[in-house]
Amino acid sequence: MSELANVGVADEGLPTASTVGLIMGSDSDWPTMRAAAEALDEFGVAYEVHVISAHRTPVKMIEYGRAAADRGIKVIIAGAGGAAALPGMVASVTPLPVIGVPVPLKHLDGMDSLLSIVQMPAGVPVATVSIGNARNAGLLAVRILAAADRALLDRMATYQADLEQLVAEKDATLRA
Ligand code: RP5
Repeated sequence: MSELANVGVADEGLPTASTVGLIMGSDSDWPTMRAAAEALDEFGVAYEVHVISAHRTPVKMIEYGRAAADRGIKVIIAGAGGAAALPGMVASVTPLPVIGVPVPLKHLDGMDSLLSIVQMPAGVPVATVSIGNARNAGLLAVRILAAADRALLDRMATYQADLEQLVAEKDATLRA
């Protein structure tokens, strides 16, 4: 079985209980993208996972992007590598916030993916995280949702306090 066991063909048009759409250009992106799913799991945010390719399944990509908001999705995380058109193209057909994850491939160390995703024209924003940093994409999606969800905001504040505590402990260990 593929590592991406719960991958599905996008059910465009069908309502969803998920608030985050986690999509990627290939199942080969999953080893990178699963960190976004893990972050969403940590905060109890429901998400759906789909492989949708800007170049291999362009019609499905457009259909998914157009239907996402009406289906109940609030934030889209899109990961892709190489000529990474998926985040920007999805952003062009949805009013939802889109977070792009540049997936590093064998060649060019992910610089191709980064530049493909980050260089969007004015008017069509994609919030691009650093190369391979799908965890930050998940955390950013949580923060976007938390702006209108006090309980989620409190969980994010607790997470940040834990981070601070962790650094303090490491600092103390260094000087022990
Ligand atoms: C991109 O092409 C995908 O996002 C993936 O990063 C890359 C390679 O895809 P595979 O050939 O491994 O399916 O569109």
